[in-house]
Amino acid sequence: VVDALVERGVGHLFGVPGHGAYPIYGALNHEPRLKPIVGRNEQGIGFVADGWSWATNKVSVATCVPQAGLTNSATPILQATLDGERVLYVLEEEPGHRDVLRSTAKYYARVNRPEEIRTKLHSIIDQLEDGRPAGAAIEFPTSVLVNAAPNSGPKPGRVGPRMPTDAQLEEAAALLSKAANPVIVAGRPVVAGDGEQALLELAEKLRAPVHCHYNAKGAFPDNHRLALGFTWSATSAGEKLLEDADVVLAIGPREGVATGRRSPEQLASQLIHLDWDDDEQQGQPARLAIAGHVGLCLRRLADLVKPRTTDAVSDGHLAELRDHPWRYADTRIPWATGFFRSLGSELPRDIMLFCDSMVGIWAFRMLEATMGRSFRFGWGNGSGTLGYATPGAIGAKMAEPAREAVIITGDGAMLYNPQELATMMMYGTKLTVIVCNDNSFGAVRDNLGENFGGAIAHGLANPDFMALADAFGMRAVKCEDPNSIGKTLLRALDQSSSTLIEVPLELRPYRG
Ligand SMILES: Cc1ncc(C[n+]2csc(CCOP(=O)(O)OP(=O)(O)O)c2C)c(N)n1
Repeated sequence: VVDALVERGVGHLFGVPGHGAYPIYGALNHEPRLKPIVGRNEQGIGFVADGWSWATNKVSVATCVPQAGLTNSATPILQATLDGERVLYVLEEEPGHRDVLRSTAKYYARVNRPEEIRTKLHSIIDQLEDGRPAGAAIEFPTSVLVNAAPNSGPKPGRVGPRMPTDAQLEEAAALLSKAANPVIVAGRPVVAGDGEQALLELAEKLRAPVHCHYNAKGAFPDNHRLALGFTWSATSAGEKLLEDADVVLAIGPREGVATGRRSPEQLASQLIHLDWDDDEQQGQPARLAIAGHVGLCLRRLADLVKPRTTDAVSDGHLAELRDHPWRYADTRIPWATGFFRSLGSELPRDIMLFCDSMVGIWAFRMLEATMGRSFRFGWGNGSGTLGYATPGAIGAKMAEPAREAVIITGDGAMLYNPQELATMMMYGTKLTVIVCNDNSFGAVRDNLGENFGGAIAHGLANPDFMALADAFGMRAVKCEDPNSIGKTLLRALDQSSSTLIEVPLELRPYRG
């Protein structure tokens, strides 16, 4: 198993060791090229693996002990599947796992004999690299893990990425070239498929505005004149543009802003949908559905389309749409706009900003990202889990040590995976953590309060965050004035060690 992983260039094995995983960890004694990265809880280390994959676009490999180790890993596997990260679990087989994996992992393989080890491991990694990025698992019966494997099987031939037919790509390019007012909706596959440059060229040739959604903030630079910014919601200010568009090219999930409130008839005449495969396209209307390697398809489309000579939407209107979240914030959270302005003014361009809680929702709408792998928000996508930001940032920082990793989180989400601050310490990973503290599950308070008859079950008794930081060897800073967060952040970025900044800040859900 270890030989096959090293053969694929895998350099880290994320996990918590124990029974069932001992044979794999034992083999690491003889293979210094595969290093164990040990976490403190399977959910935490699974998110570390996810963050590493997010930062590198490569397959992360994790392991866990059977049963409780796997159920603790279920959320990271689901998160990887729904958010489109490449995370592969290698683990000892146990019959009860099958149901957990069926509902969380997209790819699954069981190795029955030693002669299948190499072949099946290569195949599942091929699927993750060439197909839809997702959570995956490969199981080995104990006998396969502990007995000699004199022959672990041949290396399979690489099938290569799936591509649509030339005719489909030409039809899509012709529709886009002829469109009077096309709009592009860019999802995560643009980034996971290394398609950002092709998307930029495509949008510029078509002079088509671009919305980013689902984990794709920055896939199209927020400061570009054609940018519509980031949104999840079909009811946002940009929805009218999508309703009026004669062609919408949607890349990634066929939901949210990609389909909005448009009727099936309109989608059937308007939508060109591009995704890794047609698994998410069943039974939904589209004028044209294209399945294949998203980055390669975008490259072909960018080359094939004919440049348009006029703008469908004026620069002024696009700038107004980009500014909408700020105008909305002025009415919804006027006390907090200074915080976001101050934060935005000091964020380095190549920041890795890991968000959680309501602060993440606002940061995604309001702050500017100019590159694809710079903003990450676990709660805002896929499984909707809290507690991704801290471990996710650890993994990303391990992968990209030269870039700064900053976490912004609510107090509630901060305590979902604080144990991984020990992983941060152990591997000398520098983080800057900003905890926006309102001593409350704020989203619960406001959603129950605004929509369900009253705020209940939201108040929290928090630890002393300064003492918590101290316990994990971090600098502890209180930033009493949210409007000065930028300066406080700059001082933290100047340090070589990790800092936790606590700032009093209460937010409200974004409903604009
Ligand atoms: C795993 C998981 N459990 C529960 C929730 C429900 N939930 C959504 S937001 C929230 C409160 C988060 O509080 P905090 O992190 O302090 O952020 P705030 O809402 O105050 O911005 C809860 C409990 C969730 N999204 N994920």
